[in-house]
Amino acid sequence: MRSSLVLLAISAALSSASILPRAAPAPNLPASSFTKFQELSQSDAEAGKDLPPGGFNTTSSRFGASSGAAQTAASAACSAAPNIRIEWRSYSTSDRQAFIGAIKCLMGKPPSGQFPPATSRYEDFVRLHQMWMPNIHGNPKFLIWHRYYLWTFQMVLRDECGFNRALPWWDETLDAGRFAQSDMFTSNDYFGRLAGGGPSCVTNGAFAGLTCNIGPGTSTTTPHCLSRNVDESLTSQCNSGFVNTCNSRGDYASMESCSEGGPHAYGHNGIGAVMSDVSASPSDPVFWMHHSFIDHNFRIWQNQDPARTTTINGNDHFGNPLTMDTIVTVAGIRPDVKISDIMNTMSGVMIGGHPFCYKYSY
Ligand SMILES: [Cu+2]
Repeated sequence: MRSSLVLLAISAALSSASILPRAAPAPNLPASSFTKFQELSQSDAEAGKDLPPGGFNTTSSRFGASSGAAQTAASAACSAAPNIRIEWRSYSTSDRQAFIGAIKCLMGKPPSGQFPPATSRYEDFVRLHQMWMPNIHGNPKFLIWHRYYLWTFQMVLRDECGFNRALPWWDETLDAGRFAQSDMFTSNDYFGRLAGGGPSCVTNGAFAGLTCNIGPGTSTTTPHCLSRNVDESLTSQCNSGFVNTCNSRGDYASMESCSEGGPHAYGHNGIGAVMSDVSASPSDPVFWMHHSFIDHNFRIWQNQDPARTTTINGNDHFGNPLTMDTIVTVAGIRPDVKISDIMNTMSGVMIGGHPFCYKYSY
């Protein structure tokens, strides 16, 4: 009798340990443990210092004639009822809580086993990003891959955690230089506080006490707390002037270079600590909010000219030209797609049973 009571107590302790927050906090790693994203200043961007001599390869690839009709029909169907990503300020309390709750749901689900040593379904995504880091950063595949990665995350929230609502997006230009004052961070219901003066573990909000088992860098054996280390002089670079500088560039690869090294890098480095860890930054759930901003800016650039949804240029990590037939993969979490399927967020192409079909509230 007594021993079975002890067993009950042990199993209760074990099951509660798998629910956030964890009983024993993981260590707070020093700033030196985390890498930084390579930054491109706005003045250097304006001077074109990031551009290769002679510019990027401009041999843009268009749709083949055969895919045109099907593409048009799917896109027309999508236009009738697109999924609209809503800016955080207009995102209802109910939507906010559902979104945060769905992320916590993924963190509480077992890993698929396809991304060892991820310890949860959420960490499958972190490990995928970590494994493929060199291929998907520092080259023009960055924007298109992260577009698909974010959409895949949304689909998994939907199919595995019942999140059937629109995603939020974060207009960082409205919070540039004062990220920490956003209610995303000040409210105890959402992402938890954004503190500075050195990395500190997030101890409030929905992710208080979260342990990150993937990262920093390429490590998979260094459990550490979810930490942040804000530098508002860096977040100030997520301003509309810088976004416009990038979006004034006329070809995809040039715009991409500016966006990646500009507002994208400064947002990561400005939030700091886990978010500045190039390989494993998706460990911080605010990663998805930041990347919604980057994808938004990409979409706004595309809206300036319809040809920007049917052409691409630049080379991938291996030096091969990107074409509309280049494969974009999330390692089986969702089917592989071609760039032509997702270059237009309103393509309506069916992927894994759902149309690729969304736009931004503005
Ligand atoms: Cu990334």
